[in-house]
Amino acid sequence: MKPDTKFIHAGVHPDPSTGAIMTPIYQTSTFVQEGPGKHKGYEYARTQNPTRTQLQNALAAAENGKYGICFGSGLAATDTFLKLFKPGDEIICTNDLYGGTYRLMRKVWEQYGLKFHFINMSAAGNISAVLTPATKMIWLETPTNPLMRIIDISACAAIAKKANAMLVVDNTFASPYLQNPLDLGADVVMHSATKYIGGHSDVVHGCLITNDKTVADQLYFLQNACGAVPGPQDCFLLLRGLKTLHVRMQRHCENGEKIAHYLRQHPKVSKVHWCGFEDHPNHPVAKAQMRGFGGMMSFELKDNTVAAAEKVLSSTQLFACAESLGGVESLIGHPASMTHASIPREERIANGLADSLIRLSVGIEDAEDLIEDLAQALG
Ligand code: P1T
Repeated sequence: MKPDTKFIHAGVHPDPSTGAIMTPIYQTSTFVQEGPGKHKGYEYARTQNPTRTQLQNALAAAENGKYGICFGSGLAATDTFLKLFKPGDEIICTNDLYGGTYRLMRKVWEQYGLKFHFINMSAAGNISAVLTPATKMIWLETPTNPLMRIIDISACAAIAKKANAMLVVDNTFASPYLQNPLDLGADVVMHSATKYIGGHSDVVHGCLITNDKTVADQLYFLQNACGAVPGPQDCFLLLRGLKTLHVRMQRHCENGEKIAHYLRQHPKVSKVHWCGFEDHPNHPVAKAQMRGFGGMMSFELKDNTVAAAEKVLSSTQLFACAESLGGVESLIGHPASMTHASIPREERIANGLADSLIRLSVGIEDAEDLIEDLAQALG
């Protein structure tokens, strides 16, 4: 099945009891049993819910995986996944990643004995320097948030396999339309489905997808045992969002390209981070592992100050100043004071995240209107 058909049909079936083409919202906490243990596959809605089951199947299919496990947010998915590990286990992560993921790892999981190494994985060889016999997992985002670095998934998968460690890819920025990490050797894919999969800025949701039955069974166990599950209405919105992912992504990519080129020639802009530029350091890897370059980008100002960035952020009319990304409407953000504020300044600057860095989630409006808005805000 080709991707455009897959996002609409794969993994979902008309409702067996009514024929409803859209999966109903099964707004129920429990399911009546004929007698103790005699039921139709559903007992209690933390454990299973039919709306969630359809979504789990659809998301698994979208990533060419067998098993999907859904959660109440992207961070709930990551938090549940980290419960697979034990004190003393070591995890190697990209140093350019969503600030909330960094906070979860450093402020929550370190105190339970997990050890994290944050490194630049733009050259996959950098991983070898921090590998130890205790390394159990490699966690990466690509493109990274917010510097749009590209990490070679196949190269990391080979290193992880040799080290007997799992490779997990947070595929939020690319979406299943632009990149499928399981096909490139990753063991698990994570999504903040809040973003491109939902696509309409109206739901918070996370998921994990894998082909490994042992890992999937452990995750289904934790999903029920720890209970960070999404409600059925949220699952319905995600099922609906997924059906238009491909058409939205095509426009995100077109608009992203136009805006990246516009910003690059602007006299007040010193640098644009977008993986579609041929001189982006890992452009060949992006071209090989992605189907397009998406609508996420960030840029730095020649006046490299927080004040200069704040002036731009408070001047846009169409680009809304807000956290999050991946919706149909364009958003503008300042990572240093918003999404990445939990990273200490010294560490942030050392990782290349400048004070004036501005992040754009380019939506699917008319590109000319968006460019006009940026022109007046920068002017
Ligand atoms: O917000 P939540 O659904 O819990 O997902 C967390 C998350 C995980 N991974 C990536 C790459 C993310 O970008 C996010 C959330 N990010 C934002 C809210 C943001 O503005 O970057």
